[in-house]
Amino acid sequence: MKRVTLALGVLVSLALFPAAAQGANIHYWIGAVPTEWNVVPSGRDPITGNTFLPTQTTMNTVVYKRFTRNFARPMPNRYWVGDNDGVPGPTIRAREGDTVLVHFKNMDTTFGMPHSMHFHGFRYDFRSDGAFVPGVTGVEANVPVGRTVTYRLRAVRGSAGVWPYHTHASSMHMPETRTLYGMIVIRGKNERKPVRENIVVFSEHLGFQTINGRAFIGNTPTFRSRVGERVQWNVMAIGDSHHTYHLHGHRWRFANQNIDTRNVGPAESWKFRITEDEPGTWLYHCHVDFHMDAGMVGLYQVAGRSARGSSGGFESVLAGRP
Ligand SMILES: [Cu+2]
Repeated sequence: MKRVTLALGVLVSLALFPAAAQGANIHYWIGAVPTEWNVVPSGRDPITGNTFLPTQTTMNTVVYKRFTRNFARPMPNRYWVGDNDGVPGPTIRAREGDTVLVHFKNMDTTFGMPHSMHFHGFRYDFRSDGAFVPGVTGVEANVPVGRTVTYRLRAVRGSAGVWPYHTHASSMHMPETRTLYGMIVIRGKNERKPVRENIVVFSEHLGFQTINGRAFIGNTPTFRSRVGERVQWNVMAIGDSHHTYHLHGHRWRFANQNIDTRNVGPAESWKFRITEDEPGTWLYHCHVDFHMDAGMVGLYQVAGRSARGSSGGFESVLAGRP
C-alpha cells in the first residue's frame, strides 16, 4: 500500500511539475573512420565555368561517422545537412537538462593515428575533456586505434545554442585530421523547434574554401524551405580563417540592429531564426571575396506557400529529434 501511494505521489508530481522531471540520457555511437573525400564532386564551379580533376579535389582523410547502438552499422546519410556524410560529423543534439553519452571508437586503420572528441558548450568532468595534455590525460584524450571511450556531457542550464566539437588528440595538428569536426545543437528547455534547420560550417580543404566540406554551388548544400516557415541557421567556422556569413534577401536581429552579414572566426558559432516571406533562389556565402572565389558559396531555395498550408509538401525535417 505504501509503495502504491509513493508511486501515485511520483505520478502526480510529474503531472503537476513536468519541468522538475529529469532530462533524458541520450547515447551517440561515433567512430573516427578513414575515408576518401572529394571536395568538388561535380568537378566544376558553375559560376566561372572552371573545371577540376578528381586528383585535384580528392583526399584521403578521417571523418566522424555515427553508428547504431554498439557500433553495429553506420547510420544512413540524410538529405538534410548535419547528416552522416562525414564533414561535418554527425550533429549532436540535446535539450537543456539532458545528459549526452558519446561512445567514441577510433577506427582509423589507414593512418593509425590517435584521435579523440572534445566538446564545446556542455558541462563535464575533466576526464571527458578529450584534449591531450602530455603526462596528465588518459586514453580518452588520445584514443588508440581499436579502442572505445565514453564521454559524459551535461547540457546544463545556459548551454543552449550551437557549438563545435572536434578532435583534440596529439594528432590534431596533422592535415589528415582537419576533417574531424562537427556541430552540437542544444535547445533551451522551453525553446520550440524550428520547422527547418540549416547547418553551415566554414572551413578549408585542399586549398578550397568549403561549406560542410565541399566547394562551389552544386557541391555545397542547397537548402530548401517554404514561405511561412520558421527556419534556423546554425553557422560555425573551423580552421585558420575568419569568415563573413551573408544571406541574400534576408535580415535578422543581432545586438539591437538588423544585419544581413555576420563574422564567424575559428570555433565560433551562432544561430539565428527567420520566418520566410519571399520566394527565390538566394545565395548564401562568405563575403571575403577570395573565399567566395575558392568555393565558399551555396544556394537557398525558398518556395511559395503551398495550398495545403505553410509546411505542406515538405516533410518537417526536425520531427522526432530532440
Ligand atoms: Cu570566408
